[in-house]
Amino acid sequence: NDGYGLWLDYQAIENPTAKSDLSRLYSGFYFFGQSPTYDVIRKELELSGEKMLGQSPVFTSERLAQTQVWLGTREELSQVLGLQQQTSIKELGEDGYWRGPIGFQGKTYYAIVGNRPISVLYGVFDWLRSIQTDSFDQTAEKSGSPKVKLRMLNHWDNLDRTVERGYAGFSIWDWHKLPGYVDPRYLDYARANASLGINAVSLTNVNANARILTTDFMKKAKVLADLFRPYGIKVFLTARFSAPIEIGGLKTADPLDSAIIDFWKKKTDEMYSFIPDFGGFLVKANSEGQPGPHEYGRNHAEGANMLADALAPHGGVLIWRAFVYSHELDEDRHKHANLEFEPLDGKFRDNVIIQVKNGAIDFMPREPFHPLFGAMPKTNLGMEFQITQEYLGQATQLVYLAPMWEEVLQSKTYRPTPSSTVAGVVDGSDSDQKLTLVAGVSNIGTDRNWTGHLMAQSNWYAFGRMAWNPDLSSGEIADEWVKMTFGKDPELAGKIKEILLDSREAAVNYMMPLGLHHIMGRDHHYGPGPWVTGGRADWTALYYHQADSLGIGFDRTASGSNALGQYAPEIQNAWSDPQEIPEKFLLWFHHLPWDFEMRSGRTLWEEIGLHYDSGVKSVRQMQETWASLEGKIDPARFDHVRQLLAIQEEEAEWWRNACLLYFQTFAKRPFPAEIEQPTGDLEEYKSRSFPTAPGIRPRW
Ligand code: BDP
Repeated sequence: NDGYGLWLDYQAIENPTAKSDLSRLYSGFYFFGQSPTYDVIRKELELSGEKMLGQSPVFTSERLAQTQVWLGTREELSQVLGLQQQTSIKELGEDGYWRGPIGFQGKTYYAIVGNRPISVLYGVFDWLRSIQTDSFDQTAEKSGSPKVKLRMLNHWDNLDRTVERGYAGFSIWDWHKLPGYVDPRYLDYARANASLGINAVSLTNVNANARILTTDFMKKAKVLADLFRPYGIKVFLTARFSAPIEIGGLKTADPLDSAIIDFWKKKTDEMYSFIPDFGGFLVKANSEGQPGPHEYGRNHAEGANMLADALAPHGGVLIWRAFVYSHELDEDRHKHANLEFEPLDGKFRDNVIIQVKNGAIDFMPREPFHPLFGAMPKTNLGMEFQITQEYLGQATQLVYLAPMWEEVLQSKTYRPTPSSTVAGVVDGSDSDQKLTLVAGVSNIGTDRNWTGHLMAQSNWYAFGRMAWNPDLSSGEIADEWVKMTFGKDPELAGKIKEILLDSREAAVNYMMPLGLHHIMGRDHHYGPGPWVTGGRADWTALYYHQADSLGIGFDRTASGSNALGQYAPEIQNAWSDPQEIPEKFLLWFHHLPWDFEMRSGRTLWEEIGLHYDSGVKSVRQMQETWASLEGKIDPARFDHVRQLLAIQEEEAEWWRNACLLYFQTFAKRPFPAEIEQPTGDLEEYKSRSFPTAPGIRPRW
């Protein structure tokens, strides 16, 4: 087992009763209508039938005799559904589905009904998931519908097939061979996404290449859009703001210039001539060297609206990123996005979504939620998570990210209402926004197992599930993924789940505990680099940890940068006091003396040491738990994870030793006696270099 089958590898059903019940259902499927999506469902039923039961499903052409399972849309089934039932299914929205028993002329059928063929597919995947996780009950009714409209993967894939921050090989988009050659993998990818309800993908890097908008590339992208359509997935592309200059031969990209408005209108019309349901553009502008409206004295709204107007007649969406900062301004980088975007609240078109990273700095192992959430009530705000583990162990470390996303989503923003949470803002339940988005930077590449580290499949899975429902818990998602990936043996499933759930806190502890952040290696971001200095201050580590002989941490309270002032007053009050702020955010907001007394009674210095050390110990515990599963998992997957956990242990020690030895040069105190004493030579750690580290951002 090389992991290619992901969570859709359907384990054989052993329980005889469950098997015979299911076998009966597989003996008669009837579709009430026709759709390319129903062909996708048929293929899934064939695969799952073979794998779970060793049986091919029977598709009948007659809806009563011999039929067991009915499939179709609410409209297609209108003659057999009660009026009330039709109404309640309709209320689930276009992506909603219902499944359950229907009595008709003395016989009971099991029905999977959606409001569109795509939602029938969602219902089928939900049904298959319930079977794989042992929760299917043929007599029960179940309905589902997503809380978020756009559930989207962002690929940071370049046209030459390198992947920025990609740790799983090359890009799966083979632009060179498209449009003529269709890699079968494209369909497996679409199927995996559809199984989670992911319904949008941006194919190209946010550090964009304008060539993707040339006719040749549109023809290539069209092939992918056509393949993805039956799976309910819309294609988006990244638009480089200076494309009018680069591929249009124009002298400017000023969004208020009529020639530029015309360029984008024509480009967009052309795009829709190839892909009639094209999703829209994703734009990174005036950020890290990317061109944008500021070059022409225009603001983000003027830039975004111009593109949004070109998309609007076609129903397209413009996604504009809020990841902006500038070393030329004097403020704390933390504050930039709010400073630039808050004044523009209400100024964006209805088809614009501002895509905001989960935290204000940059996908750190732990960040407080971004203060834009809740601060722009008249604007569509979408969430951007990073699934690829740029700052969380890349391809060598097992880190299940769902607990981090859950922590962010469940954070209270206290705005726009006193009970608002990030999830509520993002899914529109606490805000008025109609157009909602959860995006994740993909961790997918050409590696056979798709994600480099086999266990990182859990992050793709969890992302999709949380984008569908931001209120799902990381624990229940882990439970599903483990059972679907490794089988239902309770001991096995329980232990793997335990490893997953402990892994993120472990990583925070051995990398950046207690609110420390941005202390990784320069450029490649691999391994520790608390000593990184020189060049742009906001790309160094010292800027963030501010360690000196007196103490450590970034004062972001009113006495410092006052980034804290960008949060709701309730948060300002609680977090401005170092005694009250959750300790996990302590050094994010406070610069404190090494002897500051922590809630444990220990000093800050000791507590830092304990956290680093406990991170290493957790990894050892993960190794031990994994080792106890030998023989219960196929050797290929067992060994893959075992080897990587050994690397992770070394890397955790490296992080701990390097960071503690470095901070000790300021703290000038002994390491706490109860921890494993850091060893190694700080100078040697500092001089390590990694020219082959993958996924580095090209210099523009
Ligand atoms: C940073 C990455 C960089 C991305 C940037 C972004 O290091 O490669 O281009 O985020 O999100 O974390 O645009």
